[in-house]
Amino acid sequence: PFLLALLTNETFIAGDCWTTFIDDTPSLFQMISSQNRATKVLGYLADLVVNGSSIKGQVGEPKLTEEATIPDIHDPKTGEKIDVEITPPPRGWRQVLLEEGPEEFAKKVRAFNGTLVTDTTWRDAHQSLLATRLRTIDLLNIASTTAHALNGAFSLECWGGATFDVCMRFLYEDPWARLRKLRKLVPNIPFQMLLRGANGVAYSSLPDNAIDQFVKQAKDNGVDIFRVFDALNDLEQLKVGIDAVKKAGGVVEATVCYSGDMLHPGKKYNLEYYLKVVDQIVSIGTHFLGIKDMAGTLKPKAARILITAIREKYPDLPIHVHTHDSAGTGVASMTAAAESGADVIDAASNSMSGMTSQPSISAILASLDCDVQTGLNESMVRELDNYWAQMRLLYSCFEADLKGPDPEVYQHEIPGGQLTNLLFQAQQLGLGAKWVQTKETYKIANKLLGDVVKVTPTSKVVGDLAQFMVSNNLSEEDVNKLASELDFPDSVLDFMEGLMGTPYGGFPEPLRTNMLGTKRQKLSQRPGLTLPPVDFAAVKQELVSRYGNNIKETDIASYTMYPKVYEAYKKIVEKYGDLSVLPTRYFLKPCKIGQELSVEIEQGKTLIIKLLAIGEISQQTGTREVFFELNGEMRSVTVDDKT
Ligand code: 3PY
Ligand code: ZN
Repeated sequence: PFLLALLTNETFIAGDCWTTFIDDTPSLFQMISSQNRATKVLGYLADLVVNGSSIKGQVGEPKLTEEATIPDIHDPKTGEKIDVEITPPPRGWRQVLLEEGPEEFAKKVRAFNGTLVTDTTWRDAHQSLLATRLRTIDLLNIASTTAHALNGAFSLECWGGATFDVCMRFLYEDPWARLRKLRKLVPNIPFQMLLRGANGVAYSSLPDNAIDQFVKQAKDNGVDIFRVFDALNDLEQLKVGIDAVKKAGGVVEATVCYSGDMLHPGKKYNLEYYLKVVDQIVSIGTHFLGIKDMAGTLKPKAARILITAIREKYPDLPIHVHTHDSAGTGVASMTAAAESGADVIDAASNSMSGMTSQPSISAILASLDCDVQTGLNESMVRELDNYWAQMRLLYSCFEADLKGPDPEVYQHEIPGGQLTNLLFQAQQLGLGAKWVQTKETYKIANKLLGDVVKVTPTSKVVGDLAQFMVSNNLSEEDVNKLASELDFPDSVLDFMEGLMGTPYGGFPEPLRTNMLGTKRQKLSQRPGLTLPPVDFAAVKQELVSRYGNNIKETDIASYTMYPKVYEAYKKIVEKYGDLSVLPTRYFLKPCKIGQELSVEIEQGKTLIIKLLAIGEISQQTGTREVFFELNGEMRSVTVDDKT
């Protein structure tokens, strides 16, 4: 149809006006572009039919077989159903932030008579339970309902951490597009992201100007509140992130990472240590103080002691507490935090909560039982969860299959997301006994590295060393004795070099010297002081030369953060187009012959696709032809059979 339209177009026939032809006849070019897009989507579906899913970490197929339904939510006052498509969401905390700025916003939150809630379902909950595999389409489908149901929330944590990397690497999506699309649908609740200080959203430090550029883009594309941490509580590293957020005009939530169990006598990280870090954070200046209990080892009693102590010293400082429910004590700890004067606590939608995720939002509300106001409506929170119960089935193929809490977390101190990840890997090897050994060795690896604060990226360092020790059958003594000869994982050498900052108490010696040998230097100052700044003009030129003129600041940020991941992502997009539009059950599961699917590739442009037949494998080329009906017309796609 495109060729026909082109060949009968008068301007085209006359051969006039070539330079303005594209501008003047956009419909022709839109037609070719949507036909291209349709062909690309068919290419993905055909590959899935012939070769099965290539999504890393997927085991089996989604348990949810039909389309998820969007639950109705009801006005708590009138009991009437809210039509979220046409009713604008009520004013929320974001309006306070936009109208009055970060300082006033922080003051108003501090003055709120109660404890507000951050819902982490869109970021940490699925990072911790479902290998960060939640796709944009499933967030967009529930976004308008969420804007109503959680209107009183402090924030939705929806970006950063591992979501940035995984979006491109495993889901073939643009994380920036996710952010912008969600922002449009949720104008009333602040969006929060997790920023790994001078590491941005990567695994070791980047040049300072890369952090500035990234944070500015994050702010401009929709992030309001930045929870900034440094894995080693290294203030110099943390300050890089804090300064970037300040420059971008965002809300700073500078964070102290809680490691170990401060109630346990003899632990390296005790109350005195945490109060010292808080003093340093306050002296740098922040709108909020974050307390980040990434492993879920902050017991209720410790939460009470820590928050009371900070509150006494800094009565005006708003405190936001984050935890994981790995040990099963998350609800009790968040209740204790709220009752001790925390201004904000973290929770996840019920079906996405518990174990390595955040504690259940409804369980916390029940536990507080109106003694502490949260600004949330309990029945709307439950109505919203009807969606997440379905999502848990849709993403069942990424479950690590955790069966219960792991109170041993007080000993091994593995952060929530990593705990699920390591368990999944052990299960894939079919080695139950290896799992016990991995946890034991993780403790030994941590001891070897000097008992570090463990959260991305240092948790990965400890995990990588532990796995290295298990697979090479090395004891603690072996590592110490053979340090100068062993071929340690890169992450371990990066840490020892100082590329992740400096640990409290310094690096372990002589292990550091022996491990680094002559291969690596020892940094004596933070990496950003020696890393050459990114030449953004050169990066842009490079990307334009490879991918064409449509390179945006956000592409530059993605490439700077993850060059290889970005390149691989662009290759997939070139081949299959924008796969984020494909409903998840079609993205993960091959369609059946005769099955009809509908895919909205852009607003108002829907493809009706039916799989007709799969051809025989060609002995010469090793390919198969897959036949579809696309909006009533026959189409075929040739695919390499890799099975
Ligand atoms: C991340 O950095 O991704 C984390 O979730 C740390 O807790
Ligand atoms: Zn977390």
